[in-house]
Amino acid sequence: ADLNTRLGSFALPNPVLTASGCAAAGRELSQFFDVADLGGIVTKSIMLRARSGRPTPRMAETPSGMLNSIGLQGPGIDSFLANDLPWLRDHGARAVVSIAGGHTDEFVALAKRLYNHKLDAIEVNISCPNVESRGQVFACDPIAAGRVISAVRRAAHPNVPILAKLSPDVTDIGVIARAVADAGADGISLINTLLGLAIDLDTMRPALGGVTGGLSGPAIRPVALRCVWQVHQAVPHLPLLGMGGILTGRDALQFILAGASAVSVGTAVFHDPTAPIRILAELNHELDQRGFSSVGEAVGFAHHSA
Ligand code: RRO
Repeated sequence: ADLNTRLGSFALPNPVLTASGCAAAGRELSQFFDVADLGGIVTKSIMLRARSGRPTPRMAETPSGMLNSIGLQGPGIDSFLANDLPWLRDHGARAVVSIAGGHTDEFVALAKRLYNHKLDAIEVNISCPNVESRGQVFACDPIAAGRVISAVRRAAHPNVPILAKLSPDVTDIGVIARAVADAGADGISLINTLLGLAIDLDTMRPALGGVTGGLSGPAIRPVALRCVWQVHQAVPHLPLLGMGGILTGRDALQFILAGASAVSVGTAVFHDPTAPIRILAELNHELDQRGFSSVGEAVGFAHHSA
């Protein structure tokens, strides 16, 4: 099938990207495959300053998924612009830069820092479950979410599409989607991790230093799929980047049929770093088998009356 797809003005040669947080800025994955072969690399959310993150341990495996409480560990925007973004460009990868802040002003400052750099899209992470100030509050309140997105839209380069990253931990994700659409988002990424908890039975205390964490992996896939469905219904004109426990091409196709124009692979790479490449090949096969000649034909197909 023709695998070309779009997220607003961002044209991708295929619809499989890495998800934010699973491989800093892509270097780790380049020993397993050519980062230019994917639709894009979504970088770990970057903040204005370097951060050491939350207390360890910060990852816990559960039988149904992975919990993390990383807490936005990262080098900060200066180091990112000096080292990571040039590396992605040099390797021919399409770069989706995820940004995070505790206040609208921080998001705006980050968008301004990115203004003169070549990148393919900005993902505005308003849904991190693991920061003291609860960055997630932005994604739970349509007014706060709209304020951040409209401020970033005004500050960012007009040719760079901005994607709002939404949280599943909300009462009505359609309401949040409409708020960020009205605020000028060019697309929506969903979902971020679902807030969870694990107890270590040896210590009989929370398994994570940060107590709660974000759940990812197959456990959240039906939740993610439901969110993609609802957001496509709420804002059918906006392109969606879907993610949540995608392990196979068949999983990816479900997200596309529910309304995603592209998908991201996150937790799967911890078990198999080549997963995104395999999933891309499998997805192509699944599309062909069903007679789809392009990705575009399949996007949102599940909403059509039979
Ligand atoms: O760094 C993190 O702890 C983190 C972030 Br920013 C996010 O958006 N989602 C997540 O599960 N962890």
